[in-house]
Amino acid sequence: MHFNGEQQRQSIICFLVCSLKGFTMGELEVEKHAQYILSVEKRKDDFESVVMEHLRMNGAYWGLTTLDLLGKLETVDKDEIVSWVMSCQHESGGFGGNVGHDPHILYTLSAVQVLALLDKLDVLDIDKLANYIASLQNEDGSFSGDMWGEVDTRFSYIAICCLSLLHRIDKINVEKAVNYVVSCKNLDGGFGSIPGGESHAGQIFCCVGALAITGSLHHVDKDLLGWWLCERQVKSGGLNGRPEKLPDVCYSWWVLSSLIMIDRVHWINKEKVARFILDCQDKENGGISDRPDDAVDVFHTYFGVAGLSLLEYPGLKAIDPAYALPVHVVNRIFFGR
Ligand code: GRG
Repeated sequence: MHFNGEQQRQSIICFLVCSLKGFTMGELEVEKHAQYILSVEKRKDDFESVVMEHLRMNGAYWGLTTLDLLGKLETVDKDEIVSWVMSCQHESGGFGGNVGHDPHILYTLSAVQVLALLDKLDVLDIDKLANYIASLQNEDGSFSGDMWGEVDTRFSYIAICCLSLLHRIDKINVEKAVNYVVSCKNLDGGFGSIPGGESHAGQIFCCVGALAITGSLHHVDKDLLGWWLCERQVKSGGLNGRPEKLPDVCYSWWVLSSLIMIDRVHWINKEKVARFILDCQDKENGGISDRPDDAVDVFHTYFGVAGLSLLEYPGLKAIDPAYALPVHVVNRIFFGR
């Protein structure tokens, strides 16, 4: 292989950065993870594909975001994906997890994120979609996930994130939405799924994300929450979602993104988190698992790569901690570049 001057300069810089950060080049199995994601996409009949059938829209978001962070998004057939995504939309404006499945706000955000990744938001009837989301806001400012009415701060985040990406945040009562999220804050500084619900790193991401997007982070006690989030790091370097629980690669995302949004990520041992994620790779066949030596899946592969991206792992594209999309996609949406 021949390198030109610029490529040589880049690889020397990359080598130096990796050495300084304590990682060796190639520790993240970029090619194998990309191949793993593509292989899961093609399979239709194995166990993982069958159990994922109803949430294929989420799977598409996890897989495609991972490919983009790895610099491999060009390998997919964009038109085929857009046409499948649009075939999951209902008359109400909401999206289902797969063709013929009921609409839910969870899949609607994934659909918008997938279209944003592919730079295809223009295929949407934006007002129809935004009206569907706005219709799910309740009198107290909370959001239901669908017509059946379950309420959860996950849905508050999703509504706010989605409408913000579509430039339609004015469709909802933002003040009430923020007040509801704040009403889910606990004495330990964390947030739960409903008022009085136990603090959990996943819900904290949702509440902090919703507050970050709406410019309301002044409601967070950053030192108290930062301390609680750092307490999530266990001996192995991995992070758990709440006290006394096992570490899981997915919390690398929920915890680190929250710490970044409240400007406290320097309080955690970043090298040890990165080490834990790298130890969860299947170095032979690609993919990342929840804990070392467990079976890999697309969900944990996404959260592992996204976590490493938040840690500025060399060679990965940067991801936005609030929108959970690559920074270049967020910049395109908000700044047209
Ligand atoms: C765009 C990244 C992104 C998210 C969209 C769906 C959503 C918004 C957020 C989900 C937040 C959440 C609640 C994450 C936690 C997921 C999880 C691993 C739950 C497991 O809970 P338990 O109780 O596990 O089974 P623990 O680890 O507490 O034992």
